[in-house]
Amino acid sequence: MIARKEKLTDMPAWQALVEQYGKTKESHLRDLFEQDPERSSRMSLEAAGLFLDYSKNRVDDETLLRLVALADAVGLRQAIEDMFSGKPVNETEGRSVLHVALRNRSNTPILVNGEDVMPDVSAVLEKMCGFAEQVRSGEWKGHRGKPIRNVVNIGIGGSDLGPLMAYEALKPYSDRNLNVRFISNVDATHVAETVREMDPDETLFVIASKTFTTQETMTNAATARKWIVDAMGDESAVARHFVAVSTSANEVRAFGIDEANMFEFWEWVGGRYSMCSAIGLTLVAGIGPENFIKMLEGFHAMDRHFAEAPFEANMPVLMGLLGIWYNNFFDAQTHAVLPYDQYMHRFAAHLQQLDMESNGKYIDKQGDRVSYHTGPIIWGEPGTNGQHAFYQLIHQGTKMIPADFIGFCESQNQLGDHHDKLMANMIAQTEALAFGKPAKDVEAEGVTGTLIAHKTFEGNRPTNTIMADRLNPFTLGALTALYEHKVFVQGVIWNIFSFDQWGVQLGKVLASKILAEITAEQEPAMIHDSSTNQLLKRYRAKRK
Ligand code: G6Q
Repeated sequence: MIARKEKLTDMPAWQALVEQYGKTKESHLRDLFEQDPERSSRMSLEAAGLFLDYSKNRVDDETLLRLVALADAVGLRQAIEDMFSGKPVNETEGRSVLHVALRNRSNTPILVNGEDVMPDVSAVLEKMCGFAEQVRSGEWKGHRGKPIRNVVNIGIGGSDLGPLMAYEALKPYSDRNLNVRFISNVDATHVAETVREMDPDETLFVIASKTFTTQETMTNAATARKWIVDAMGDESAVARHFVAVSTSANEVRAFGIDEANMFEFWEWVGGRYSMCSAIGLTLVAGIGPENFIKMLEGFHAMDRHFAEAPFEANMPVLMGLLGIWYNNFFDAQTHAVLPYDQYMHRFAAHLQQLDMESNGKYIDKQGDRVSYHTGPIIWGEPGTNGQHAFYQLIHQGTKMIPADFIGFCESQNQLGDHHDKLMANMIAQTEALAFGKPAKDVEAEGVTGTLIAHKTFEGNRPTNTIMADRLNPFTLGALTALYEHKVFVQGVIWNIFSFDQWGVQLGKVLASKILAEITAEQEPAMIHDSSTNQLLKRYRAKRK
């Protein structure tokens, strides 16, 4: 890494934005649109099957120029090249960051420590597809000869959220005869309720864990293992009812899973960026190899766009820069992601991890505390449900909430006029947020007195709208990659390491310490603060 010489906020490109903010912060979208009839077509862009309209953002041409100049000034082009070419950009863990290799459909060599990783990537993908076919066709039999009807992924965080999100999003493409489920929480309820109606003879568990040591996953895996062995009365049943996805062959062997049934991935794949690796095994089983590969193609198309398009016409770059504009200049604390598609109901949850685990950092690459805000709080729910819940605050609250609206032109379920109503709501919301409703329009409706103020909408709430023709594997891949790269862009600008997660590691250590104290025979020495000691004591006294 070339150490950044200047502090971000001292850079001339940053200062130019400070000045621009001062000049334009009061501009209203109403005026910006009125002054420029071409605004929406100029501020729109198509890439990898996605259409982005970013015209309802509080920017003018000069702001966009200055934002792009910031991307140039921080060396974004070089940073992209470094990541794509396998440089160890995850410096605190000494690792390359190569999720783009997992979906490198052009198969060009990608080197890590001088070695091309593509042959291994292709071999694992082939093995995954072959295995998925065996399960889907009924060729893979359980210990007592029954074909598999339930595929249950056991994993957490990056080993759960991506495949879960994608499986839900692509349900119309899945084999409905296969019951695909995901267990993540260490709460016994999750495993108990998931297997409740299942026949062990027809159930296959995919234990997905990069390290194969994560407490939640290993606890759930042990419970599932016991469930299978108790039902079959035979330890050797594990071989037909468990497969593993991991980077750690030793740990997998220790669990009793045959290495032949292990699907490998590599240190250079970060958990939250791993859904295109073997971590996607459950997903391939659910949607089939052909659809999984189409999804990889969608990822790849967005990867190429990101690597090649000039910044002023680069979707992840523009979305990243707009996020910086609101986060660092307008002091927006959060960013909402609002898909108008029920199948996308876990999309915000996946992005929450992707973004907040990547850019929720206050130490910069030089080890100093940053003096500016980094990653936003990401949240969201599918439309239209959110409209009847939290949109009130987006329209009339005191906080600015930039939002991404995501919609599809074709429905997966052509029923009556549902889809037109769904899309009408989405489009109407972005219009209302941008343009509001001035007091004079309220008065014209005959409203009087203080009610006028209550019924007035300031507008000027910024949104992006992303539209695609249809939610399919390709578009989902492109969409997910769009957000991955947006997060990357922002991390580069904030000068933080986006690919480590020391906060997650901390949680892993803390819980095991307290667990030992909870389960100790003798009352442990109460060495914590008074609150923690009190909670520990109370739980010890009352636990069954
Ligand atoms: C993701 C994080 C984290 C991780 C889980 C599960 O980027 O590192 O969410 O995916 O902690 O880890 P294992 O896959 O090792 O079980």
